[in-house]
Amino acid sequence: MSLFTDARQVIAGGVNSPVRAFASVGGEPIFFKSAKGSRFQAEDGKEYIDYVGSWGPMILGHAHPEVIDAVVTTAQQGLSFGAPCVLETKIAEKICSMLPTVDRVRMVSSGTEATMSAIRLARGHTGRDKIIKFEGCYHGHSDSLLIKAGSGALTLGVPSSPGVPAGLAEHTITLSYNDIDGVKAAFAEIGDQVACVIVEPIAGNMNMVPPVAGFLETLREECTKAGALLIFDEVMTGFRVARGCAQAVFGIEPDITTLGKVIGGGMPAAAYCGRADVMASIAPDGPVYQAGTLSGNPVAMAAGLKTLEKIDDDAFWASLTAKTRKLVDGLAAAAADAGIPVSVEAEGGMFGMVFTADGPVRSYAQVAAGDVDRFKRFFHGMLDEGIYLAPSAFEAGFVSAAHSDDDIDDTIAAASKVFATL
Ligand code: KE4
Repeated sequence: MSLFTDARQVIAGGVNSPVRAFASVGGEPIFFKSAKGSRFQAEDGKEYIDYVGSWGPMILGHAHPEVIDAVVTTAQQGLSFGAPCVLETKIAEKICSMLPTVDRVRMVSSGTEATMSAIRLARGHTGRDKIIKFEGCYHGHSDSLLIKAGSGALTLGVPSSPGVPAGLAEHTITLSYNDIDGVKAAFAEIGDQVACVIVEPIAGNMNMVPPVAGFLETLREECTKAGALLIFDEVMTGFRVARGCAQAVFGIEPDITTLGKVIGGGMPAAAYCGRADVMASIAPDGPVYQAGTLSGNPVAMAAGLKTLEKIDDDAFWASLTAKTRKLVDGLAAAAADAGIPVSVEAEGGMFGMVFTADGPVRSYAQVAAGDVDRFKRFFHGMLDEGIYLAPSAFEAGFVSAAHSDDDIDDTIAAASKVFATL
């Protein structure tokens, strides 16, 4: 019996989150035993260089001693209170100091909670029901966001999962990412019904797809004109692509920002945040209800606060950005040497690579047209070389401060070897 077989006897699908099951790459998932810095040790005794980093949180590297110390010290004072504690104020102050667009923060325990609550806030604040999202973007698994485009862009949304009522789906409009004309047409037709637009300012759930010039600007302009709120879902890009998040990279001011991953430092913590006048609509100050037993949990706050303190530094970002750029440039050069067409992207500590000759990749359609079978072979070839990439052609990758130049060089050398077999 394998560890996965054992897990499947008692855990739905053998995993506590579907992407971990290796369904899209084949084979059985690797069970992690421990992790430190840029590497982890698997239960089978093999060591890997990790480019998933728990899907983004581990920007300092695994088990950073100062984060571990903050967690242990805080845990010894008590694990959870369900009452205010100063650590919640401190991390909220830190987030406000790093994001000029944020005056008020509400902590929750997952990115899904953050985006679900942000949508409810937008609907409650505007009194409108319709929301606009983009194909290929993922915002967690709340009902209003598990919706794909209907037959026509502006027709009723279609649930992308059973269990989502059609009556709810009709309020979600799904447009094409980077389709500026499509955004303008949607607002021209239903702008006065739109509560919000939610967007990944750099899409990281269809591999990595940056915005084209004018896309985010158009979302800002159209939302302002229509009285709709612009939600930047920065659960992945937040404190991952830049010290001031993606909103600082592009100079766009969202009304609400959702955060997660990095702000928990590996512990369950996420947030939705924004202007004081918007956040004033949230209970207990306002009528829009949202709550959570473990929201602002002190141990998670300690991990997140220490992480943010360590990355709130220009030199940190210069080093991480250079390291990630070196990785993708090395991967692109190795692929070119092997005659394999790839398109790469990098921003801060986040990167993407699509097996396509049709780069640069700026749409979901281009990602979907990529050579997924070749990615699967690449993924397993790199695994054999001790390199752990995201087990899906539709995910981004993450570099941490703990990845050394040798790690990057070893990864590029491994890729050269594997590209030659594709
Ligand atoms: P969580 O509920 O998984 O904490 O966050 C949902 C979420 C919201 N918004 C964005 C932009 C996200 O990327 C995510 C979650 N990201 C995935 C990885 N692509 C988490 C991994 C998983 O689902 O297991």
